[in-house]
Amino acid sequence: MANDVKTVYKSLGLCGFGLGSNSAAVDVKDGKILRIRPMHYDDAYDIEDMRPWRIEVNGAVLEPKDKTMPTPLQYAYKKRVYSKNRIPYPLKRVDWDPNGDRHPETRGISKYERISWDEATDIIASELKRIHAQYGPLAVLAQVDGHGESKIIHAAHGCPGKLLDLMGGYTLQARQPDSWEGWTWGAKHIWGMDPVGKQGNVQNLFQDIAENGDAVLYWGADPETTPWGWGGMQPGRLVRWLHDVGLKSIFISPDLNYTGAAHEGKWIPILPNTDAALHCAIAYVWIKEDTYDKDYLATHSVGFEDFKNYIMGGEDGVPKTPKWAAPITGITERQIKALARYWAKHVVSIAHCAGGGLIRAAYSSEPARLEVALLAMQGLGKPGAGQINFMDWGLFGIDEIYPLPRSACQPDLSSIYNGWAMLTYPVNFIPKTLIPQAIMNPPVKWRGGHVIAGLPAEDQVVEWDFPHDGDYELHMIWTDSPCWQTCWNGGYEMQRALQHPNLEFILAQHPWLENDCLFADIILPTTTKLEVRDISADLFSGQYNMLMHEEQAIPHVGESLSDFEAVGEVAKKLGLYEEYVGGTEDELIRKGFDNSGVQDMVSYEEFMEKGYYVVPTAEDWEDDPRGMRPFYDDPQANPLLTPTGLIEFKSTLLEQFFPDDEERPPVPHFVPYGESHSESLLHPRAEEYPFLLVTNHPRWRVHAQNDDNTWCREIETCKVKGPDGYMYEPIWVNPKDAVVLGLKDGDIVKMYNERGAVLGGIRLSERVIPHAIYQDHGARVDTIVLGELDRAGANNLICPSNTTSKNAPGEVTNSFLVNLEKVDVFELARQYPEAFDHAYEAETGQIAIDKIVEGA
Ligand SMILES: Nc1nc2c(c(=O)[nH]1)N[C@H]1C(S)=C(S)[C@@H](COP(=O)(O)OP(=O)(O)OC[C@H]3O[C@@H](n4cnc5c(=O)[nH]c(N)nc54)[C@H](O)[C@@H]3O)O[C@H]1N2
Ligand SMILES: Nc1nc2c(c(=O)[nH]1)N[C@H]1C(S)=C(S)[C@@H](COP(=O)(O)OP(=O)(O)OC[C@H]3O[C@@H](n4cnc5c(=O)[nH]c(N)nc54)[C@H](O)[C@@H]3O)O[C@H]1N2
Ligand SMILES: [Mo]
Repeated sequence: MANDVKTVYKSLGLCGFGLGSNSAAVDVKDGKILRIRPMHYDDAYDIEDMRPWRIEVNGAVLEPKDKTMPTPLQYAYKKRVYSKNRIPYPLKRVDWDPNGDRHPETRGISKYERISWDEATDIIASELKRIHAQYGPLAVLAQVDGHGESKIIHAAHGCPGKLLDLMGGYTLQARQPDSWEGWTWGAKHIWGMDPVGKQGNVQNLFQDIAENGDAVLYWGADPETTPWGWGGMQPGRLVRWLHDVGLKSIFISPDLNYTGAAHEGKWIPILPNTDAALHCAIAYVWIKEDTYDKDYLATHSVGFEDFKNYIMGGEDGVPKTPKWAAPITGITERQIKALARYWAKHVVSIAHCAGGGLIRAAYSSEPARLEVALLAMQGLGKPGAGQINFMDWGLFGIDEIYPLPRSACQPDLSSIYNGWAMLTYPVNFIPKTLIPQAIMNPPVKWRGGHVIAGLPAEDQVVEWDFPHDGDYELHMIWTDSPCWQTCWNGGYEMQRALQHPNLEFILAQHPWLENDCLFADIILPTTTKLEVRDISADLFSGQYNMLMHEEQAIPHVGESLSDFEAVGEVAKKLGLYEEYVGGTEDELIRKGFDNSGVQDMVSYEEFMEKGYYVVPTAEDWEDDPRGMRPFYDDPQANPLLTPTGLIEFKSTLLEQFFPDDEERPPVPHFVPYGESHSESLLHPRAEEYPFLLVTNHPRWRVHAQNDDNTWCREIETCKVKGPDGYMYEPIWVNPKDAVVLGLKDGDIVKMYNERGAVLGGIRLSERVIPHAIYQDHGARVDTIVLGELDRAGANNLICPSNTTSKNAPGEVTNSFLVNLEKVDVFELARQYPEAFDHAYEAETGQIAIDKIVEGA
């Protein structure tokens, strides 16, 4: 490489929480990113020293590569770094006068003016002091949580919490079990499994399944897409390897997702969020035909008789036969029986990334529990069968949830992580799902404890409320994750909440001018990780763990400061800077290294000189137990975390605390609708809104991130170009439905329900089951009419506001009822000229700064 090109290493995954992944080499010339490419582990170390692992089954070999495997999202990240959406300098909303009228009602509408860092931090410090004096510190809601770039010292999220803590506290927007709602609210009650409710012991499970299994059910799983967010390309290789070994692949999902499309196997299309009915019908076939493991259930479970009674119709008079399930699920009776019989005769595992749309739908507790019931009926933990995890490995650094050969160390940088505020368990908090209510209609009460993934099931029976100790309301929001509307349940309601007069001050800090930023009164520009120096640990590759010294690659873009530095500027004005920063960058990096776990494996000098350290594979990885085998072999010696230590077909805890909850009964049920939700084709509401919307995690984004990436936008499946040149978010519709609706490929439609509407561009495809439609989640908000109509397809705006069920405050962002109607975009443009002369450019999705910042 030419001498004037400098290479730095960066972990470029977008998981955040200080968890690195998707590590890459970034080539830089003259202060500009030239290219992003894989990083070769052996640039500075010998491969042999990394102790490469190797698994061979039936002649098919699986082993790590000698380089990292970043995904297209990382290769294209330079376009995100240099996007026109980057906020160039601090901004103040023109309508907002801290010493006069604050005009909350024009948030989301009014323009901005440039101010200096000095002015901005003066206003922020004086507003904080005023609000503390007038209402107390708990009047400040810290939204300091979410995915994002993975940074440790310059943490993407949490820094404001660190400062507010020094000032006497705040109200936290609590982390949600989001990825794992159904597992948390449901599965934990049948098999325990902290931290997240999915199978917690998966060690060496890939090897076990390859050696002893017959088939894998990819049940709401797309390992060719969602690991892109942070895991890299290894999961796609694993799907291929299991196939090469000789296992059958069966894909169960409403859409033939990218894994189903790219790999050999069978697709069983299912109507969204009807999985619980399919689970019940499979159990019915097994009970009827006596093809389940009764001996196992006798020693490993409790409550099976109650479950059997429900399945066979003893409880409600409805036997859960394949004939019953067929019209509900859209799968034929014959197919259901064939699947059940195949499963009973073979060794079958279920594969997940996080859990699929069903795990974030109404009553997601039920399919989650029912899946475990099925695994148990066939002897959970027997050789070759389990719930296999294609994505969550590496999280929390827990060896037991790592299904591939174990690394000698999971490097841990928590000693210097500045983002901890988002993962704390304070007394004063509000579940993320209840924020609009907490702003507009306090007090708010909920059953479900701290509403955070990782706590034991017992926490869920705790009653909590906001305000909790004392009498206070919210008067300020400080957000470093301004995408609530785009990512949470009931976004239009949040728009109304953000305009609420109680909110005297909304402060956002963010690299990009997007989403909730446009509701903020002050906006601080922050950097991407390319612009800062940091240290990181890569734990997700499925190859080798790494510790990396991340040098600064390019100068700060515009006047941006890192999130950590931006909050530091406020701390200076409050006289809290020294306490807040806690050391120089050099000191912090050294401290992080010294406490990382690899300090005895490599010297600090060598680590700094080489820029990274590849942790070798553990020598004794083959001695680790395989998945749930210890429980299978001896449940008394290796109990589960349930109250009885066994699989609880009838939950002891739910029976004790919520015996009459029909939305989450002690024995798992198929619950199509109820008090909290009517998002089912079986409900009369479906006459008006006859489609169930699937909102997958976006292939070309990570949630709200990366919607402005011009390289991704060039890809056929990313956007649909409208007749007006605007890039609309695709909506996949089955040709059979399209005929009835009179729609053709490329049409622009309004997708709506009683909560509002968003636009989208039609893609006709048999890759989605009739009566379901599919639009990825996370397009950034581009308002046509506030609270009513959005152009970009931010479908969270029309998600239900209610939570999983009445005693389970999880998000419901998938499988809800909508209808479609063709629109004439030119007519809409005539109707709403201002909205259409919009700040966002049609093609790039990037902001035209002069349309939003006066005088820019
Ligand atoms: N419809 C629908 N909705 C869903 C889901 C679904 O399946 N369907 N899934 C849900 C799930 S599982 C999750 S986890 C949530 C995710 O929801 P979030 O975690 O809130 O989403 P992200 O967009 O990944 O990231 C949050 C914000 O952080 C910003 N950010 C990134 N890096 C930085 C940084 O360095 N500094 C600052 N200040 N900001 C940064 C991003 O631009 C973005 O605005 O969405 C949920 N919403
Ligand atoms: N590229 C990219 N990667 C990501 C993310 C991202 O936003 N973009 N987000 C990250 C995060 S925070 C998380 S939690 C994970 C999410 O990981 P997952 O939960 O696995 O992802 P989803 O896209 O919600 O769902 C996966 C598949 O489930 C299927 N599915 C949808 N609804 C249903 C249903 O009702 N029944 C059945 N049987 N199948 C269904 C669809 O085929 C879909 O492709 O991904 C992570 N990785
Ligand atoms: Mo997630």
